[in-house]
Amino acid sequence: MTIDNTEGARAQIGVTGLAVMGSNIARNFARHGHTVALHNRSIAKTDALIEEHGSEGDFVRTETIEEFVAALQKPRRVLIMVKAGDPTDAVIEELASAMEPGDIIIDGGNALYTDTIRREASLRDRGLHFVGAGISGGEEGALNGPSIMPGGPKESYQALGPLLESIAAQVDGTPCCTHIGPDGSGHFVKMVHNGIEYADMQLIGEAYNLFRDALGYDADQVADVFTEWNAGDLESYLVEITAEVLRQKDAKTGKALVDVIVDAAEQKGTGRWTVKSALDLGVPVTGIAEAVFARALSGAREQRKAAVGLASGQLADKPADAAQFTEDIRQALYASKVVAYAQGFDQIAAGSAEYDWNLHPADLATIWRGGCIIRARFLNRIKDAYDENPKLPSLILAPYFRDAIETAIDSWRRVVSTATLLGIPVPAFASSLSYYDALRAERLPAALTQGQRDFFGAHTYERVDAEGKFHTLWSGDRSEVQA
Ligand code: NBP
Repeated sequence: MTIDNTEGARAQIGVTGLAVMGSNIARNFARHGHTVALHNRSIAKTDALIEEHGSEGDFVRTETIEEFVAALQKPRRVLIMVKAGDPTDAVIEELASAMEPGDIIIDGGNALYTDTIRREASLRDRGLHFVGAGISGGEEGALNGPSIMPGGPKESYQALGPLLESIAAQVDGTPCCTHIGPDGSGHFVKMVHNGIEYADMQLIGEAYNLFRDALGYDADQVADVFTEWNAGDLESYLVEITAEVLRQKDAKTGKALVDVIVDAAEQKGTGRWTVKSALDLGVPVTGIAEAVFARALSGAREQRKAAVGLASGQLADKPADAAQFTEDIRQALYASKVVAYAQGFDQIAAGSAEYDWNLHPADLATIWRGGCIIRARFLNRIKDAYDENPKLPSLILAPYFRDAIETAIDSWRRVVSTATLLGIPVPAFASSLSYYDALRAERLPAALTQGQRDFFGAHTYERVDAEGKFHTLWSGDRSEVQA
């Protein structure tokens, strides 16, 4: 371990921002044999890292940005892990002033992709490479192998790729890191990844709620179901940790911890960003949107308190066959997950087309198989589906998923209808099923919408039997004219 930089530029990578994520990634680089220059706005975090973990590898301690930059081999590679937003802009500016053309600045924070597009353009004008890298896996992933989604100029990946791939999670010998595409694409796909994570968590939450309120299971019983599911097609990090959270006991009361946690979910914003972007792109990500709204509703604590006791109407009896209902919930969860992922991948395709990014869905499924929060056996199926047909109109149409939904459909309908009859909210299960039914419908009520729009706003409509746009003279003789 070396903790000064008197030997000059010898670090392969620098990490600035040494809170939980930055320090764990710095340690991950060092554990993989890279010399890591360390920097943090306040020196205390740098010293704490060296004191506690300095023996894990070769670190270079620096106090100022100038010292930090001077410690790096060329082309210099600096990973920024500070709070997203203004702090990131401040650090980029400080670094850019001290760096030289050809050097690479990587933002590994959760930046909004449009900020990354702006930053990349501005640094490109100054001859610097800017890489917006989505990093998923939380603090544990950062230390032991995250999923990394670097965007930015392709040539920067030559100098950066091997370093990032060495610290990423590996699945079947393949690193969970690949060059995603230009400018903001890395942060864009990380944002959608987080949106899918919201949907996945909401669906799991709805399944848990059904076990608790429809079958009367306690937390341990639900944990057992999730543990069993984790041995099958639903195997995933989120299902695994669900069982762990449900089994946790509260030391103070002896109750299940989940029963003493306030039921108001918080959010940091990436789910909301995903939905906003989807609205702009015109992509129906109903599963993600329901998840974001469900968190918002859970957080409306005063309103909820005031509404407790409102009429439920006549409720049905609880399901008589618990084993059948458990299997129904498993099928509904799987089918709704397919929908949530299909919608997320649709958004990625739309973003790719909008920004001319040429994104490859199979690559994303590959690097999400390990390291990240949505890692799951399921991702192998998605990779196979896109490998087979990169231009799939929807994931739902891939033969494997089409068959899986066909198997699940009766269960899915039973779960949504039973939940409704029992007065148990299942917004994501229900909206996923409605999305599926709308997608497969031969006729949608949108024809009526078009008629209404033409009536009040002369917005015109297309006909099923002729080319062109048409308008009915609603306030005249109601004959039709070609627009
Ligand atoms: P935080 O997001 O809590 O940021 C703390 C770091 O930002 C500290 O090093 C702090 O320096 C630095 N900082 C701030 Br605040 N303002 C600064 C400024 N104006 N100039 C320079 N440095 C400044 O840390 P984190 O939770 O480790 O996350 C880092 C990034 O990674 C974030 O963008 C986050 O969204 C992203 N991320 C987090 C997770 C996760 O699971 N936590 C997962 C994936 C991505 P100081 O020590 O001097 O105050």
